[in-house]
Amino acid sequence: MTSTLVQRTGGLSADIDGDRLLRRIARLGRIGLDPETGGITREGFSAADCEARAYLMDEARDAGLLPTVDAAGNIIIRPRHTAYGDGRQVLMMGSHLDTVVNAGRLDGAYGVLAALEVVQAFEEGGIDSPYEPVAVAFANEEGALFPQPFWGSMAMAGRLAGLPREPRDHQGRRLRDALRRAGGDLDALGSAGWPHGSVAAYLELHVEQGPVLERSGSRIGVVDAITGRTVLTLEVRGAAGHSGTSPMKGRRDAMAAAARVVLAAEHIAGERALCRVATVGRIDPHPNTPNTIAGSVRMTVDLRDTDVWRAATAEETLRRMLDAIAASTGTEIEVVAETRSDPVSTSEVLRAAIERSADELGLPHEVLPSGAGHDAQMVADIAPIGMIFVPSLGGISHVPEEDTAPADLVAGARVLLRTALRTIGIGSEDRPDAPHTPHTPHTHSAPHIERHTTGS
Ligand code: HGY
Ligand code: MN
Ligand code: MN
Repeated sequence: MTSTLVQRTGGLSADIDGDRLLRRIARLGRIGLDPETGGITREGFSAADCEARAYLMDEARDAGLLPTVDAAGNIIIRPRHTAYGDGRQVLMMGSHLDTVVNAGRLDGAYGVLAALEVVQAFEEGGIDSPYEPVAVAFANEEGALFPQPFWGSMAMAGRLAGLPREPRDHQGRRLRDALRRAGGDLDALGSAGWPHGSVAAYLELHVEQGPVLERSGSRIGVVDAITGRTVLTLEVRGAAGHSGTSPMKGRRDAMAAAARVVLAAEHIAGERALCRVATVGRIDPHPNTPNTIAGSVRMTVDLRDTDVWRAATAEETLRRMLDAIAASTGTEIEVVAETRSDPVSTSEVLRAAIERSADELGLPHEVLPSGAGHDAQMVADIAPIGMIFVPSLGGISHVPEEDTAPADLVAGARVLLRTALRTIGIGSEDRPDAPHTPHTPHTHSAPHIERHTTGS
């Protein structure tokens, strides 16, 4: 089933090949697959993630495109004939290949493969674009193994201050080594940054991961805001001991304290409604044996809201509750790491382009915020962003059952292509104001282009 979208552009045409897109999604969905659960596990920079990265780069090469890897491990796919850049601003599209543990096959992967499909369609259609079309697979968006979510997009946005100098995973293994294996270079991380103005627009296509579109019957979601997110990593320290011989009085039980932290997080978002959601998703007790009182617990608290002040108030309230829990359980509770991403709004120009594209394709659409975080909110530092959602069946994600109707997957890619063409002023009678300054040969700092031709 090759979609019949043909975008007439001066006799040239750009098509989305729906079959090819669905085939790639199915193939990628076998990498990191657990046949028992049907879930996919490709934590950032894990062996499965590297296998998925290799698959994407092979597909890009087979499509006649040129994939390179930047120092942060981001995969940058650009047309071969402009691989060395020619001064144009870039029209960037992408998402991430890495997943959470026991995930679905679409979160991130769909957006990367749709971006590849659009760049390939530009090439096959001979589209002469004033902006260079580029597809990106951002590294370690989820932060499932190395707990630095948005790693690659933060590096691209130049947010190095927000990243640890020597990142490690929960077992203390160095990111430096895994990053090198993936083609990156921690010591050259700064070279992954893109100067402000080099990216004319960034578009991300993603499954909604929630119930809104399915419930309303909309086929396309036009994202207006992406939630802010704070992830605190806590170290709860008490005293280990024999579970049989240690009297209840006087224990300094880190697990009992951690249990109170879980309920406190639920309390501030639930009864108190101080922020939209709060979740303890990870809890690592030590020594984690049935007949030993836990001496320490490492755990994460994930707080979210689209209002930065509500999120700050919720965090402050939680921190006060942590002090009270530590006092009442005789433990110490330390915040050992924190990552923050502010809520961001998408570009009105790109929202309008997405809506027009959906209208032209006869796809009912609605505007909605994103409760999930996305690389787009980091790229927003350096470029106007647009996000397109397609419905998630049952409104679920981060589970093996995550799914979207194939027709919606293809429709979303068609909207991405049409929005990309509209953004560069091709194939549409009414070109929106260019999201950035109109195309003038951009005096690209040559090093910027060379920077992205390193690596495989
Ligand atoms: O957690 C999130 O919002 C996204 O899946 N990284
Ligand atoms: Mn996710
Ligand atoms: Mn995602």
